[in-house]
Amino acid sequence: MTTNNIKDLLEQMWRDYSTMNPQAYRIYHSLLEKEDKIVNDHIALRTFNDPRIGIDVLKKPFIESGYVYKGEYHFTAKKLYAQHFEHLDPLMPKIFISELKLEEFSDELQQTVRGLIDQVPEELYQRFDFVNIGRPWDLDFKTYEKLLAESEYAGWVSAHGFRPNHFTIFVNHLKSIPSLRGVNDFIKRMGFKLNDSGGEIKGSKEVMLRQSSTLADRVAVAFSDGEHEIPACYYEFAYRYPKSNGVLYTGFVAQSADKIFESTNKSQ
Ligand code: OOG
Ligand code: NI
Repeated sequence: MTTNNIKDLLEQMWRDYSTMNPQAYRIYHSLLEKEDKIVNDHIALRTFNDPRIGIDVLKKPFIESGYVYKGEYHFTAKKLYAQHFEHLDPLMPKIFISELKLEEFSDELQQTVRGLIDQVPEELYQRFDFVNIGRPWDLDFKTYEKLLAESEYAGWVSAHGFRPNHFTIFVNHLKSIPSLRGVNDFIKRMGFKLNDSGGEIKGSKEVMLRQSSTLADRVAVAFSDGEHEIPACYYEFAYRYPKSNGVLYTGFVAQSADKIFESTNKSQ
């Protein structure tokens, strides 16, 4: 796909994500039977803080399309840093981009990751759709497992590359199930597991955001030495509360996000 249009890119991202993750496809379409439309609260992207592919590179297509920086978040234990971006049009999804702070990891991990990035031709990072390009490097399963052992996040990015790791249903806009607990029950009745780290529902009315998410779909990924089933992407559900001025809070909550990241962990 070669587009410079953000709506086309977001649609392409959804098509690729919902094709790769049957769980998201099934949840979306079951809800659509009862709703006229599903509003997407946000999309999350992951990367490494190498300047060639860091947040400043991944944010580009969004900034060019009218998105602006709105906030930053620190995750000390997971060694991550994140920023979020919003569009003037409130129906456009917010964009949450995190990056792994490579310098805080072993020399071996740093060298391995830089070696992966070295494989990527520079023209590729400059593409408008780089954020949805998938894995742009060769990777064998042993190397994946080594990265995973040091950081679940590093394992995920090395195996899946650049693609949304989740879309998020904006629960406030649902007419048939307007509560997060109701959505969670619906998801569980469909037979999907929720991420239970920190409880099924993260956040509160006080922090103006409550969130839950599925555990990532396990999908077959082609490594350079064969296919293996590993966690891919998850689906998130967000319910937002108004600020004192009556307008819905649009930011994220680091303490909750810290647990949401674990939705792609190998086991829970
Ligand atoms: C992002 C986790 C955080 C949220 O809504 O707080 C998040 C990730 O798993 O990459 O999405
Ligand atoms: Ni999220």
